Amino acid sequence: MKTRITELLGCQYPIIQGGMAWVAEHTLAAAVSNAGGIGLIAGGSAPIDYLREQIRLCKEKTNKPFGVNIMLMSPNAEDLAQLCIDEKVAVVTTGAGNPGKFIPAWKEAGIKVIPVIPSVALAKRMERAGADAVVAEGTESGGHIGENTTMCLVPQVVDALEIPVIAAGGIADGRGIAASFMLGAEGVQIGTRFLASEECQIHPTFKELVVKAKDTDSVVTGRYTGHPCRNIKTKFAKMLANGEKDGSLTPEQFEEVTLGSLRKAVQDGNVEEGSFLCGAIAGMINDIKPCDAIVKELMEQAERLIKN
Ligand code: TUI
Repeated sequence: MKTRITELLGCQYPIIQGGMAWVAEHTLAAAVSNAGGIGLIAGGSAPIDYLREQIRLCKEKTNKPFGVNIMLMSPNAEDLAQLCIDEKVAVVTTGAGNPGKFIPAWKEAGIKVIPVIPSVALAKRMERAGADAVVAEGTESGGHIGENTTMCLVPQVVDALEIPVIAAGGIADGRGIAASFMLGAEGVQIGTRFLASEECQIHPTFKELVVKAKDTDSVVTGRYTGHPCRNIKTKFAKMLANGEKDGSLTPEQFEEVTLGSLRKAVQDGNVEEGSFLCGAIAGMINDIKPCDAIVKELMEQAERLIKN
């Protein structure tokens, strides 16, 4: 399936892996790139030395293009942005902010720049700033989210831009890919499906929560902090959601109890204090497979549907 995205990025399939903070390290990124998509290493709020090592390890595991996601709320964002230039990373995606000030230097270095955006206004700004493509991410996504749904956001971003659009949020099988293409997208970003992959290095408890999740098992917490996040509905997430609703948890207390909670989920599988960021589509994911099998299955189904 050739699109402007496969041409831009030099990959076989128009599938980009989500840049999941604390989750997306070199093993997952290399597996997705070797499967014909574009794997991403998450910068998150990692120290620069950690990310440099991850990039170098990924280069050892694949000779295919891969990328780095820069989380713009990270205090290290500036240093990590420069590291992508120094390490000649092929693709950079960004999240949780406006990457405008970094784009000229990335472009100068020959990096393909793909900001993740939750609105048409931001998408237009990114096109004007020189982005090569955008990821239009609906509120079905895991982690830090905007308000608009994938179904509403993607066609409006497609209509507003000349550059290609990648759909994200709620896509975990070939039907979601085919639907995204019908909305005008030329690629998809997939996160949650890759959580339940063999190469993903998260704690087994996290994978089990994804595989066992039903359609109603995700919840958005932290709207009142200005950084809403979609999580698996664990007891901890329900406590946060209730505390926000009934006022028993102030925004300051919320920030305090969630500090470090991504690490506790990903590394420790700590269901008492961890935030298991996850998309609303988790209910559809029922098995753990190698990335290669996931990508093949997704593309076979999508191509069959699109042909018919
Ligand atoms: O970034 C994501 N998803 C994430 S980042 C993350 S780590 C984190 N943890 C706690 C609080 C915040 C972040 C976990 N998941 N997705 C892409 C995304 N970008 N979603 C929403 C946005 C976004 C929001 C505002 C992009 C740009 C933006 O711009 C505001 C501005 O500055 O104009």
